[in-house]
Amino acid sequence: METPKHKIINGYKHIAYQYDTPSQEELIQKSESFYHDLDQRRSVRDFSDTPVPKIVIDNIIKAASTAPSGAHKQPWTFCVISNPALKTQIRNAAEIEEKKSYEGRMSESWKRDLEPLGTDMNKPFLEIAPWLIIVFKKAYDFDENGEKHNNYYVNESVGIACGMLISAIHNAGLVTLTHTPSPMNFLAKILERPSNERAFLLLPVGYPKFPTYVPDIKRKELKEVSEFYL
Ligand code: IYR
Repeated sequence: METPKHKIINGYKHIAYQYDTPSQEELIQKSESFYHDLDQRRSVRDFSDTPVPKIVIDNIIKAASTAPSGAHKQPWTFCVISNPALKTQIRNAAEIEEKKSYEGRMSESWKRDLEPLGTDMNKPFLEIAPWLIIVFKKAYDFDENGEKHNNYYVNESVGIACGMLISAIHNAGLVTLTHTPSPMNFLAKILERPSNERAFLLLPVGYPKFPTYVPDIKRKELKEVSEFYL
């Protein structure tokens, strides 16, 4: 008997999932090559101002927006900035917050932890990178009647989407940095976001400056980050 193309659950149509079972060799080869590719990713702080076509950013965001989310609410907005005046405004506001952080809000041990990474309160990449993507999380949405409806697992959902965004940026051959100026509420103000949106993460996107130097850090081994219960 032919398998049905769809079935009804709770009155809603479910469609047959299109899936081709890979061979074991394929599983091993693909999981290994994906790991090796992701292991090449580095957070980069020095960007080139070389333009990146908008279609690439469109595709990266479409990839991120395939992320799973609580009750499939997709509680995110990706704000994309290339406008130089807005970038300058964002850089100036971010540097004001960062100065306060580095000069008082961050503990001495926190600043010591950042020393190997070479970060400081200056954020030139906010003007130099051709694109800034600012991810906003939506704690709630409004329905057609203007009524509020809370979203679910918002931080988890938006965090997953950001991970997928970072992977998509790397996969395209570009670099980014997970930048979290704190507090971030100046971003919603500058971009005039609606009241249900809170800034979650800021990612400059572009080519790295040449040459670019990144800290000589090592990633934890599998055995340090996992426990197997066999
Ligand atoms: N937001 C600051 C400080 C900072 C904090 C952490 I934790 C980092 O991993 C890196 C930086 C800044 O962007 O400089």
